[in-house]
Amino acid sequence: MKNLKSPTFLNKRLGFYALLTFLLWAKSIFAYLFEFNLGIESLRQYFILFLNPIATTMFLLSIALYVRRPKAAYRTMLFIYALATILLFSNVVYYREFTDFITVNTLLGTGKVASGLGESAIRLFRPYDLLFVLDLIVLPILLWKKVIKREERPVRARMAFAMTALSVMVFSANLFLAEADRPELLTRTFSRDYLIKYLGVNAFTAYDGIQTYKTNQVRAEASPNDLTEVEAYVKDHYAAPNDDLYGIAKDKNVIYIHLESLQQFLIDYKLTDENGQEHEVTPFINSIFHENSTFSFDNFFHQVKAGKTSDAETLLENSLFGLNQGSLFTQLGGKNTFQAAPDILKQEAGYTSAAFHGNSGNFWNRTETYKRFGYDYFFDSSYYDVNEDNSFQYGLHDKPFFQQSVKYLEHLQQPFYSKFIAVSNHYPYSEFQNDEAGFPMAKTGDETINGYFATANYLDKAVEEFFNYLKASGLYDNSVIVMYGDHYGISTSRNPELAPLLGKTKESWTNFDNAQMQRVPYMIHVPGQENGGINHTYGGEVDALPTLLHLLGIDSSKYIQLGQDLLSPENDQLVAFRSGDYVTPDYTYYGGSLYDNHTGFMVTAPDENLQAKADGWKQAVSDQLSTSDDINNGDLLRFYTGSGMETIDPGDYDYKNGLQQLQKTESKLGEKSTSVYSKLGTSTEDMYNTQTYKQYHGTEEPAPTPVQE
Ligand code: GP9
Ligand code: MN
Repeated sequence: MKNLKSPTFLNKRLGFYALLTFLLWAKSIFAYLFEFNLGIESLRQYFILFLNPIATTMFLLSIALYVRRPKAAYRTMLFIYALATILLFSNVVYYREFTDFITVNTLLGTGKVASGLGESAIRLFRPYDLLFVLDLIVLPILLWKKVIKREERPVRARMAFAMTALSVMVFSANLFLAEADRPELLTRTFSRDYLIKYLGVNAFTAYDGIQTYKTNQVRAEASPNDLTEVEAYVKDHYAAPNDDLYGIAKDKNVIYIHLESLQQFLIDYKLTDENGQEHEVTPFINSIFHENSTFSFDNFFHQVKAGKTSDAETLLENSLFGLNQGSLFTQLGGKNTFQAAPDILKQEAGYTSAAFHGNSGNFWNRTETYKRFGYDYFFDSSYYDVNEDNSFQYGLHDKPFFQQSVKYLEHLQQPFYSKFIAVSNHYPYSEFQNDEAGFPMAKTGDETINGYFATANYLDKAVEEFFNYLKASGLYDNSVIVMYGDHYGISTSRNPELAPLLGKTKESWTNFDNAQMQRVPYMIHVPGQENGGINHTYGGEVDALPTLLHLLGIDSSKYIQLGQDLLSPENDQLVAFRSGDYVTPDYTYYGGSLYDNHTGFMVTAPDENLQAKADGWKQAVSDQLSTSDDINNGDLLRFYTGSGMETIDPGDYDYKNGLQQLQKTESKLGEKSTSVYSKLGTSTEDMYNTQTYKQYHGTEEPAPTPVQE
């Protein structure tokens, strides 16, 4: 080593600082590009990616520049460097197993996920991993052997501060660019992938740490006493089931179909093309909506906020609201106790449950949340053949999604509770433009609106194909099929542009109209029933669970649910938006003003009677929302014993090898197995008739028509 000499700048403290910053940057970039799958889509995103490790690395290492004594200064810098390296490297290894990043909760061990890693960690290492950690040994040796000499003179405080300040500036620039590319990045926290992609591992961990600290504070202060008020609220608002309908779907499978971004105005809507020809957008869904065997609702509102799809899932499966800020799934889904639909049905009625979705399981933190909801299986994109042709930013397109789900669905023990989350009809609605099978584009000044009808039409076709399969396989007769639109597809700011397509004008469009546009379809299809029809009850997503449970013959009164059965004569018909606004059958309160539903006009001077009513509604809405927040933020269900439910241990759930697990159960049960596969003694896969996206584009022969039973 004696003959080895390092370039002189490395013998300066600042030079060494620059070296370490560079090394960490290089390692991060390597991890970003070759280890993590971050879905980088544009040059701008590459730029942000290359920028983001610099700021936090510079910042952290700059702490050592304030240390004056040479030995201590170098040690501090190396120590910080080692910590950051270990954090990055651990994430790399963890990602290989979980396709996800390490949260503070995981570190603290509460998530129990880390335990799973222990056994399999060894096989997750790759030979080139040495490159990540080798310098942790080499650098101290180089210093010790004086190949790199320590600079005795301390860095001037002003210089140290300049480095810290510079790092803060770089970070601000980074954050600014990130927010510009992905608005509401920090408030909505869609997925950990996004945070890493835009801000890097260090910033993500720090941010996650702060969030975790905040939620832990509230949770720590909560006590079983807080349940008293909650229980009183629930008791007060319980709406007893309609006797004629209670239990009509007992022991049937539940098949939820999540109709991404589908608004009620699309039901029965016909888009007129330039030749004056009309095109029905969702003919199949319309037909189900109008069937006598369907309990359909045309005054049903979404109640989501920033957590969008995930908020809808929270509402529908828990009868609780999402949070006022961000997504409950990402913030609390990985740690709270829930008493969600899959779990209730399992514990009450022996259901098996499965969720299906063609996007990565860590989007909206679903993998962690679903375990706590009691989902036995979760088939995320890793279970599907997803390629460039059949997918987009949010995952696999609906047709291949439903089709490819069948090979898992057919092995589920019946009765089952299942949820299929479609996604093609998602903003920016640009995937099915110029489609040769062609649904026309609308002709407004807004591209987003123009594409919306064609993607909704694609969703409709996908759902129809899935229904055909359900009928062919025989599952249909044994199932209740619930369909719902999760939230608006056209945002409020775009509504005026949409107005002419709805027979209104841009100029006369008001907040009253905006509120009415928050309707989404909700329908419970019960094959064999004749007493369904279109129900005009005013309700929202929070009301779905008690409604469904009562049809399944399950008493909802012992659960902490904040909604009311929509088929109950006792329903209050007060629909809260997450913002605190509300809708009733006669009045709408939106954006600070009260409107008369029958005229659509603002009520500027309500009489005393109406004012008192409006005050009462506002209070009731605020009570419902704050009760929900108390439950969620305080994690109060962990104290609740009234339902007699056993608490879930997320460690019991493993979403790997789902198919093998299902098949194992089948063979264990033998004759007693109730899966469709076992019942028919054969696979139902070829009962599925679909036209793939490619066939749509006319490049392949359509699939042969299958033999139907
Ligand atoms: C992503 C999908 C979309 O997996 O569910 O969620 P959204 O953007 O609608 O909340
Ligand atoms: Mn959605």
